[in-house]
Formats: sequence, structure tokens, C-alpha cells
Amino acid sequence: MGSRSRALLVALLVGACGPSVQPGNYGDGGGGFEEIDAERDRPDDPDARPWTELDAGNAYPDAEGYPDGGVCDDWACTTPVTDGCGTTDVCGNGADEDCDGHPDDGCACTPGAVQECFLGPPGRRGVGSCVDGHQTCTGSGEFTQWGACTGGIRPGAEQCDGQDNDCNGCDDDNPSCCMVELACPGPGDMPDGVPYANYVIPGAGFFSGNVASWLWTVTGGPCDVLFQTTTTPLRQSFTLTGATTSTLTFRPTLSGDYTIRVVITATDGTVYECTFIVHIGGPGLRVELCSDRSANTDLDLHVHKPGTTTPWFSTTPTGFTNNPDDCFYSTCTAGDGGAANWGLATSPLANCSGGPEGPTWTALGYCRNPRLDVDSVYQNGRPENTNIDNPLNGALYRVMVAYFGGSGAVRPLVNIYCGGFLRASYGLGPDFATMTTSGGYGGGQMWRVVDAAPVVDGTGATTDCNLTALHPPATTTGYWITNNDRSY
Ligand SMILES: [Ca+2]
Ligand SMILES: [Ca+2]
Ligand SMILES: [Ca+2]
Ligand SMILES: [Ca+2]
Repeated sequence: MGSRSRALLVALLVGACGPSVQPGNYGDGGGGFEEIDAERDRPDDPDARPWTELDAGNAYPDAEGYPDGGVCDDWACTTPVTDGCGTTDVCGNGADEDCDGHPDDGCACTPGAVQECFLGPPGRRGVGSCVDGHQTCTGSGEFTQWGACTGGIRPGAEQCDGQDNDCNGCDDDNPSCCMVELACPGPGDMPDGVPYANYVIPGAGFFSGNVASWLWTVTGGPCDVLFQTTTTPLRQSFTLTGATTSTLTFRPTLSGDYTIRVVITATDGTVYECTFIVHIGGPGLRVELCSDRSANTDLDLHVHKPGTTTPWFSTTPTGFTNNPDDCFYSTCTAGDGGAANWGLATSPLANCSGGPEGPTWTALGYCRNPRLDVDSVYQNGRPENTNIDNPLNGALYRVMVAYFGGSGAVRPLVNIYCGGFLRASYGLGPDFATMTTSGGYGGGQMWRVVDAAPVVDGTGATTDCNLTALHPPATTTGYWITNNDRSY
């Protein structure tokens, strides 16, 4: 049963996703799925029960061995991975070596930096269903710490779903898994997607029984998480179509990891569930801005051309002639006539044609670099994104946020994605970058956030970034927010 379901899953995913999901730059390139050996975890020895309880002080209580006499003894895991818990948390690796539930606790870090982390015993990291999440460095000066490890897939109770949910090295090692009716996708099964393209997930491949209802939910990155508590009605940067049907069409606008969950209620009332990660990988350098008051304020994202220190907004400190060195709403959208032309090659139309300015880009026939592909003006739950698909290796791209319109305090959040991966979040709680004064074109408060230096390999692909968070001059902590000051 398990093997047949898995084969069905693979066949359906390939058939339905193939035409609508474009290859990403990472992972398997969107071309296929790993072969899965559903039989590998069924040892022949019916008496093998090697499980032991973990220490009581451990943050990850494990399942105990099941009682003798069950008819499914041969599902026991004969060689589970060792947890590898110790007494000291080693810094800089996002692993929780002391198993207290806090990866890299007590470790200094660079505020705003994001690292991959694993919320589970280090020995189970990357095993079975388990996928790393992310944690962001908070605090300032000498008082920095890694925040909570969120996202990813951590070890959970072993479900009968074709996956190794507790990440001990064995799929479905649970006596109730004599018959497995669910085939959830695991790491490597789902191809990477790209921003602005539909990502189709056919749930019928996960469960072949009779279904009463489907319910899909998606959890996105830092801005979408912020929007969950600050938008009314609830808005997210992505859209979902068919969220109560067997097939979900998910349309992201941002890079990063998305957690997909589907709850399947069978006609006999049994509830099944799959949770897995889909990675969306837009190329190059992508800067995302959102805030806690997106419906009531107009914040603008600016990215400055490397190698120049000309004023923000205008070519002169007090004038009103758009500065092409500053990529912002007045120079960097499809309708702006190519003002912010920094000599970078254009990108294929598919990289931007699905965005809000898609028809205008389509008329041009290409996507410009840089480009502001989403501009938010008092729009509930809408971020701003500036993309440079082909940045220069090592060049410093300075990021600035201007409080253009609205009134009252607003807390912007800026996320940096490099080569499709989240590398930093600035302004995330508790380290809010509160702005209070708007001022229109060239006025009001401006937050100089970070100098982002992409790492570009020999093929032109961005693989990472070196990030230097900006602080007020002559200081090493705090956010650099000035008022009515256009200087670089
Ligand atoms: Ca560690
Ligand atoms: Ca720890
Ligand atoms: Ca397992
Ligand atoms: Ca399982």
C-alpha cells in the first residue's frame, strides 16, 4: 500500500507540476523527484526493539518502544540514529548540541543576520522529514543572541504517511502503521519554484481514498508572518487558489521557504495531514520591505547603485530631478522609462511578467535590472520588492527605507534574499526600527539599512551575500534613521 501510494504521488506531481513550475536555480532544478525506497525501513527481525527513553532533562522527549505482542513488530526501527546530545552548545552552526530547545544559545551574532537552524537533537538534523528552519540574530552591541528557530520541519510523533516524522532514520516505525494510506512528500520530493509562477500541488497524490474535505494552508517568510497579525482583513504576499479542493495552486511573489500543510478529512471521518517545505528561489539579490501598518502608511524601498554616493531621490540635495543611481518608485518600475539603468543586462520576461506590472514589462519585452516589481502605496498586506537578478560580485548595494506618506509610528521590516535564500531580517521584533515622520519626495525619515555585497560565482549565479548592517556614524549599534537628509 505504501509503495503504491508513493508511486501515485510521484506520477501525479510530475504530471501536474511540470508545465506550470519553472526550474529554480537550486535543488533538483525542478526537473524531477527522488526515488523513494518504501521498503528500506522494514527490518526482517521481528524482535528488534532498540528504542530507549531519552534523559528526562532533554527537551525532546522521544517515543517509547511499543508493547510486545503487536502484529506489526517488524516495523520497529532497528538502527535509529543517535541523538548526539551533549552538555555544550557549539556556536555558529544552528545546531542544539545541548538539547535544551535553543540552537546556538549563548552565542554572539551579528544583529539582523539569519542562519539555518534545527530545533531537535543534532543527530536527527537532516534525517527523514526533518528540514532546517531559520533564526535571526537580535539585540545590539555586546548583547546579541539568536532568536527562536522557526519554520522548517522538526521531529514529531511518527505518523503513518510514508515519512520519517521523528527523524530517527526509519519511515513509519509505529505499530499502527501496518497499513499506510497516506503518502506525504518529504525533503527533495517537491521541486523548487520561482516567484510569480503558479506552483500546483495535487493532493490526490497524497491520499487515494474517499475524501470529505481538503484544507490547505501556507506559512511564508518574515513579512507574511508579520502580516498575519497586522493586516485586516488578513492578507499575505502570496495567493492560494483551491485551498479547499484536492489541488492547491500557490503563487508566491518572494523567495524563501514556504511551509505547506494540508489536512485531509476522509469520508469515514479519519483526519490525515501532510506538512512539507517548498523552496522558492528567485535569482540574484532581492530586497523586501513590509511594515506593521501597510494599509495606513506609504513606506518606500530604495536601493543605491554601487560605486556612487550621490543623494537619495534627486541628483541634487534639494532638487526634484530623479537620481538614476537610486532605484525607487520613481525610477525603477516598468513604467518609469528605464531611468535606473545601471548597465546590467536585462532578464527574461518570465522573471517579472507575472507581477503587478506584468503587462507593462511584457510590452517592453524584458525585465530590467534593477527593478521595483511590487510598489505598495497604503496597500494592506502588500510588500515592496526590489530585484537585481544579475548583481555584480562584491559590489555594495545600499538599502534605504523612506517614510513617504501617512502619520504615526510605523515599524518597517527589511529582508535580504541572496540566490533565493533569506540571509538577513532587519527590524524584526524585538529589534524594531520605529519610524515616526513622513515627508514625501526627499523628506521625512530615512533608514539606511544595510550594504549588501552579493557573492557571484563564475556562471553569474548569486550564491550568497556579505552583509554589513548600517549604524549611525561613529557608532557600532542601533539603526541609522535621519530626518530630511538625502545624503548617501
Ligand atoms: Ca550549536
Ligand atoms: Ca542549546
Ligand atoms: Ca521514524
Ligand atoms: Ca511516518
